[in-house]
Amino acid sequence: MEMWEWKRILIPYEQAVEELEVKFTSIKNEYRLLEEYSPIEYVTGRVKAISSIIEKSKKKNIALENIEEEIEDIAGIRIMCQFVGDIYKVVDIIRRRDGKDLFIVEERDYIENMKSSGYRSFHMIIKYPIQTAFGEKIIFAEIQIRTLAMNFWATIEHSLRYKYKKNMPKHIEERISKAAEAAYLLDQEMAAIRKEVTEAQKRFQTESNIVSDIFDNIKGLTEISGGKDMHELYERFWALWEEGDVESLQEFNYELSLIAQTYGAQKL
Ligand code: 0O2
Repeated sequence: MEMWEWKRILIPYEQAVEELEVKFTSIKNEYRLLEEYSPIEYVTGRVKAISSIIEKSKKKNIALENIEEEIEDIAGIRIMCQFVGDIYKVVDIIRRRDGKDLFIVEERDYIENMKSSGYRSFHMIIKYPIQTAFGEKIIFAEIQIRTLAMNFWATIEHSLRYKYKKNMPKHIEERISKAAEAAYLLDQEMAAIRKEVTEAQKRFQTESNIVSDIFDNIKGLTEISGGKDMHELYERFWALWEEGDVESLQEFNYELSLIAQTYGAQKL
């Protein structure tokens, strides 16, 4: 296949990866803005390299003209979560979109059914419509949902498997298998203190949103007042910050927005 043909085939996949990355990252941002715990930690995406597509088509005996129908992970999205429970929340979010902006074709739960390699992740194969310059095209995409621990293990194992192909030395294979067990235990340990962790993160997010609002308000007041010194307000902010009391910061922010409203109308 010539290079321009590959380009023509891969363009919609590039678009799909970009769109899906934006969509899932937006969900994360929405939770954060609402000061809610986000089941999504971060999202990555990639279009499979041409060499990997060729390799997979050879391994699976797929003719190159059929790769679009038969290779389901040319477009790949990875959603990382902090806790195993979050994975199933993300799965639910995606299931609720089935028939809307995407169509679920298959689900593979390699968490309940761990692979013999030690691999754990939840896979969803979807069909995803892309609006190209030449009309709609529906392509396959694979969404892998996993915890940070699962991702760490899979990334390392993938590199080693790539390096050694089928000849991984026994002692490395054993270590990798032990590491899979350790990643599993790490997920279990984290699940046990999940409540504490999410509460701490929620508090951090609330505080960070208030501080950002306070700075926006002071900046707004500086502009309204034509550059008048806002030193006193900053001093009050720092004093409250040192105290570390979120409620006081919240009250101060409310006070600032009232001042901004008043002077916004009158101009200082
Ligand atoms: P890459 O380079 O990540 O894209 P099959 O071959 O029938 O078993 P298939 O069609 O490959 O299955 O689908 P499967 O098993 O659901 O796996 C698809 C992808 O999951 C793989 O893509 C990997 O990304 C990941 N994966 C599956 N098993 C393992 C594993 O044991 N270790 C690691 N690190 N990743 C795994 P590719 O195309 O193999 O690789």
